[in-house]
Amino acid sequence: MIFSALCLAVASAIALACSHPPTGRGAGEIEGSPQTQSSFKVETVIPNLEIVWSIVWTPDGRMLFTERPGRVRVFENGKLRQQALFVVPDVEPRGESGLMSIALHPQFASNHLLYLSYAYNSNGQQVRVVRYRETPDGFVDRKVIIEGIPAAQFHAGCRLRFGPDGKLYITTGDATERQIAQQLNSLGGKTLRLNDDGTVPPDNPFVGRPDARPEIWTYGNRNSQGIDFQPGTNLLWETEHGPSGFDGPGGGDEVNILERGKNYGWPVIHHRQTHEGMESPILEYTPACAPGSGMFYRGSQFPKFNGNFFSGVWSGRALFGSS
Ligand SMILES: [Ca+2]
Repeated sequence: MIFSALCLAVASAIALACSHPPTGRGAGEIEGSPQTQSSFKVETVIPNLEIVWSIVWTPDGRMLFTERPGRVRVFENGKLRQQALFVVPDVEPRGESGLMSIALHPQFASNHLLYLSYAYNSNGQQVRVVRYRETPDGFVDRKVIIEGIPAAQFHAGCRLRFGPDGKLYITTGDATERQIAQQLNSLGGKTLRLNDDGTVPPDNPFVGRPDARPEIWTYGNRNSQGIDFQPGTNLLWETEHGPSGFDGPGGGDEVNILERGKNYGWPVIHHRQTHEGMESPILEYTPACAPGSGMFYRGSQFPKFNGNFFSGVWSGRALFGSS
């Protein structure tokens, strides 16, 4: 496998333009990758944003993105619309939570449904996923898809992605209570799989088990903020944060292929450890790079990156790619 540290392409520059650009990564600078003989020019597309968590593109060419305090913003025709498209009223904006992911329904062009995941307060911090319908008058028809997902200031997940099977996949964090990742009666430290209306698909792996939540697709996941389906294979690739020192030796960030019903080990195993009945990561990074996203390149601007898996990482604020 080739692994290369790339600098900020245009898309990541948006995510990273939230406050002060790190030294040496300013607009107009060129960053090179010795492994791929590639170089990239950094462009700030939108300045002065506040912790951008998630970006999607609509079929009519708009870019929608979330800001942690609860705003859904729109970038269209080369301009940021000053008014937020929508503001989540009851978001808990602290730490690694706030308004996190946005996902469009696979038939968004005709039904205008979109999904948001965000932290809220109800006897402590939790995460819920809600669905709205976008209309010219704003977001309407609010429907809670799932709520009561354990959360905390750290390790709150949460990435949303529709699969090629039309199901909604949701990553959750262990809410800094590491043992819950192995507990099948908890939604924390898991990947969940739901129908587009929030009901449980009957072919989920733990349906019918009285000791398990039927929404669970995989477990033993510490905190994932990146999932995407690989074009061609439909495999579900995932990035996951490794231990932070207080809950295990530092480093150990992971890339996994998530498969139905499997146990990805946390907190029993981490880094490159192995254990019968548990999956070890495909790729592991020590020291930590802190992968905050994960996606396959499907664009036309960089043909050599087609099929490569990219992750924006918090540590060093870079963009990693692997093929
Ligand atoms: Ca693991």
